[in-house]
Amino acid sequence: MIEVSEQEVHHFRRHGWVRVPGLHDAAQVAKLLATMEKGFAHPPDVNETYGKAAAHSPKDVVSNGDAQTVLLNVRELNLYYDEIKPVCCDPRVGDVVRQLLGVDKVRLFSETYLNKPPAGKATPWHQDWPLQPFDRRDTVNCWVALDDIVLEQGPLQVVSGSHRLGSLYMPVDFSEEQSLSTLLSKEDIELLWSLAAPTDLKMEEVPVHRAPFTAGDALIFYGSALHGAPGNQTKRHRRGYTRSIIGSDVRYTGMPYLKTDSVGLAAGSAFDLPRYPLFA
Ligand SMILES: O=C(O)CCC(=O)C(=O)O
Repeated sequence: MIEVSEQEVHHFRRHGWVRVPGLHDAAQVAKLLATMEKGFAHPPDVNETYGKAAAHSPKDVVSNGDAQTVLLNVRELNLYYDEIKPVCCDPRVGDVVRQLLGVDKVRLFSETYLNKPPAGKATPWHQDWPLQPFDRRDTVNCWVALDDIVLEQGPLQVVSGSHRLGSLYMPVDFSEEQSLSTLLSKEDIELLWSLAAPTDLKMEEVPVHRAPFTAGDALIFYGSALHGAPGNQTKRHRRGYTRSIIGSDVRYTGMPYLKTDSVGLAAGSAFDLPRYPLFA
């Protein structure tokens, strides 16, 4: 198991994010990359993965067919490739997230394999939470680097303290970037600085955690935290693996969402389906 100190739990809850170096070892990273390659070679049909989304559901914010690529992505490969399940649902990961959130059990909600290719555009600032049908805040995005990532390659970055701001906007299209100055008030920015981490950089007037990654390192942040990534200015791909992991008590609100419209959940129920396994 990975030791999570009291300071790390405090850091996560105060700043909204925490770094976990070496969350996955080289063998696990290699398995994730091999599965990702298979997934991109034979991308599962989204209507097969989730069932058909309701007509009024917002469309997917990132598409592999975008004219100017932000991120190429392939999803939920654990439903298609059994060999990745032990990595995807690694009990060590569940144990870390359980301790950070302070809940008894956590479950996998979703997983995405991401590639920001050379010249890939910036990932706009957004929160995951406004898109997701969760009734409470016990949700994280566990983002893992699958390559060594330098600053020019577009590492994932998080606005410290932004998990305290509530829902700012629902992204509809990643080809449009919302600037932080339009999203945030002066008082929001004051709050963010009161919650800044010592190593944060000042970007667009707010405290941002931005640092290089070694493959296997994770950045775990609340689903309500603002995050994004600069464009990839290098000739190398920037590959990552993200899981949305939720407390087992989180309930489905019934809000339209393409990942849940047709999976068979009743509004008000826990995500108690085989496709949302509990971490052991
Ligand atoms: O990898 C990125 O650039 C963005 C990933 C992201 O926004 C997410 O996992 O929600």
